[in-house]
Parts: sequence; structure tokens; C-alpha cells
Amino acid sequence: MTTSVERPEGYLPQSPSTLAAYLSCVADVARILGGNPEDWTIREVGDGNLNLVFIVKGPMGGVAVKQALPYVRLVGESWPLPLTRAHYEHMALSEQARLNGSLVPRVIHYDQLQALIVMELLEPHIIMRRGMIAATVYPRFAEDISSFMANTLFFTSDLALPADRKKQMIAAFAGNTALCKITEDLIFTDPYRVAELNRWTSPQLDGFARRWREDAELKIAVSRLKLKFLSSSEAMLHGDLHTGSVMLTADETRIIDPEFAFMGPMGFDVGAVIANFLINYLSHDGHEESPGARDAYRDWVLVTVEAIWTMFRSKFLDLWRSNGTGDAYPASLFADAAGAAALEAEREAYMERLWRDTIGFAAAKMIRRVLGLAHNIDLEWIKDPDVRASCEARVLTLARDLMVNTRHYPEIASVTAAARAIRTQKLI
Ligand code: SR1
Ligand code: MG
Repeated sequence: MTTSVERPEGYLPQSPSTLAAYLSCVADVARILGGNPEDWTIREVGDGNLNLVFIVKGPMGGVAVKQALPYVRLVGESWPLPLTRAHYEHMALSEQARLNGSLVPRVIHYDQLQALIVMELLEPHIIMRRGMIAATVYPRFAEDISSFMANTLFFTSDLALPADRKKQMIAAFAGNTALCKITEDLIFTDPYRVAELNRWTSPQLDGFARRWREDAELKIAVSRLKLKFLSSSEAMLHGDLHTGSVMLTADETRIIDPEFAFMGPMGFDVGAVIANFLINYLSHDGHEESPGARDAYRDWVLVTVEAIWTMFRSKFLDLWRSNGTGDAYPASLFADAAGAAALEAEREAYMERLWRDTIGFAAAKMIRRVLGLAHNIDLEWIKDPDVRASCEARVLTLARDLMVNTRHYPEIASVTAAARAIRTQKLI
């Protein structure tokens, strides 16, 4: 980590007082907003860890503006971060839109120098994490996220692409190293060592944090996952696919914020979704109005996480059967009946490997949200530290077992059964 923040000449971080003048020069945006810049209202609403986000409204309509800062907003200027992440986000949004249509926000304007993207205003959509903390049911989500992951991961993989196109994609995303490094450190390394930015509910979880740092079996397991993250360029990932990267209503889903996009292992994205559902499931003991009041919601969370994996698996396999035109598994090798049967068996074996990766990555993402720098409000918003620590201890214990004893979890139902079981345990 260095301490110098580089600002390219001409780059200007926007504020509510400067943004109207900037947007008035962007014809497509001015047309959507209508009226004159004096009529526009502008609010900075960013609550993520990295960027500025503005909501701009005019007499005719509104837009959302996201601008990268040259440092990590959560930490400050002591942690510089390249503005180029906006370029990778823009590239990923374009590719995701091509493959998924309206499941991602429409980009209206992109300014590379200002590291700024103007997108359609998502209203009345809210951040999914906030909705889930308030026990809101989202009946479309499993359908939409499973399609998003199956389409994006399949069509950017060697199962669908010719080798030269796949290598071009690897090259196009290879420069997003600073964002990958955040993941490499904050997810796969820091929670397992003494690190300045780590934090946890203390003193309640001090013993857990120490045991996690001393657990050689766990550290080997997470390092295997890190090696996979570092070296396996399977498909274009969103790279940060948690419930804070989803905006939705009961009827519409939008996947936002792919600034961590790169060509990596598919299980990392699928695992992120599963991890955040499991964390949410285990957090409601700290939110419910009286014991058991949220039992029905907890059931919805687990039924939905089962549906997400099951639907993803089935959609991915269907895409492979109908669109397997990539250079992996050349069709000419499997044209006869024996070949076709062997290929179908191999598809099942591939999904088993992907499943094992998925729960390993899910576990890593659960542990980092309890022992690392960046936590989830599902747990952070539990006011009583003893209750919060009790929920967090369950997250840690479930995650450790998923990561170390992956073979005990051959399908999603065994994961949800373990989540139900761990909830009954008093661990601290
Ligand atoms: C310093 S950034 C911390 C986290 O915020 C993002 O949402 C990613 O999850 C990242 O790991
Ligand atoms: Mg984000």
C-alpha cells in the first residue's frame, strides 16, 4: 500500500455543486432530465466502500451517476486505487448487457478521463441487502440471478468461445489488477493473519479470530481457493456479486457495480450469491421482533438459495448442450453415440467440480465479512454485540466446515440443512 494518490490532469471529483454543469454538456443526459440545470436536484448517495454515487432528477426524469475516486472511500487517501476501474466496469456492463439485456442498468454516458458512468435511474428499486434485512421477499430473484450467472459465465467461457476470442477477453481484463488485489488480500489472506485493517466483534469473537489464524487446515483450504482465483481464467466474472450489488423490486432485477470484473473462476461469482444468502439467513436472530417471528422469511431465504443453485446448474447445462461451440470439448470428438454419452457424463462431472469451487468460495466470502475489513450490514446492524457475535460465530463455524469438509456437502440441500442446524447451536 503506497500513500500517493494519482489524479490524471483534468480529472475532477464531482460534488452536488459541480455535477449539474458537467451533465448539462452531455446531450443525452440533459434530454432525459429536461428543463434547465437550475431545475435539477442532485444528491450524493454512495454508501459503498469505493465510489461517489449521485442521484440526479430533473423535471422530465432522472439518472444515476457513479464516479470512481482515486482512493478507497472506506479507508481514505492512505489507500490509493486506480481510476481505471471505471473502464473495467464499463466494459463488463457492456458485455453483461449484450448477454442479459435489461438485467443490468442501461449506460447512458461514459467518460474515461472522469472515471464516470451515467446510468438509468433505478426507481423504485432498492439495494437487495437492505430489502433482505427488512425481510422482504423477492419472488423473481432466483430466476433472474440464475439466468444472469448462467448466461454470463457460460458465454464468456471456453465452452462457448473460440480460443482467440477468449484470450482477447483475458487480455482486455488483465489490467484490473488493483481490484483483484483487494480480493486477494481481503478475502483470501487477511482474515487468517494479523492485519491492521481486520476487525471483528470484540471481545466476544477474539477466540474465534485467534483460532482461525492458527488453523493450518483452514489456511491450506483458503490458499487453494486463492490459487484458483489467481490462476484460473474460466469466464468473465462480476467479481463482487453480493446482495449489495443488486437493485430490485418484486418484479425487476438489476445487477450493478461490476468494477471487480475480470476473467476468473466461475465458482467465485456463484459462491458470492450463496454466501450472502447464508449470512442473511443467520442474521435474522438479531433483527426479528420476537423469537421465531421471521421463521417464514428464513425459510424463503433457504428455499431461494436452493433454487438459485438448482436453476443455475440446469440453465448452464442447457446452454452447454445447445451452444457448446467453444474450443474446449470439440464437437467433432463427440459426434458418435459413445462420444455423446461420454460428453454428457463429463458435463455432470464439470458441474460437480464447479459446485465444490462454489461452496469453497462461498465459505471464504462468509469468513471475510466477520473477521476482515469490510463487513455486511446484515450483521453490522445488529445492535446488541452479544447477539451479533452469536450470529457471527455461526457464520464462521458453518463457513469453516464448508471450506474444510467440502466433500460432506455434495448438493445445495446439505448446505441449507447445515445452516438450519448451526442456527440451533449456541457457540458463544
Ligand atoms: C476496500 S473494498 C472492500 C470491499 O468492498 C467491495 O464491495 C468489495 O467487496 C471489497 O472487497
Ligand atoms: Mg460494489
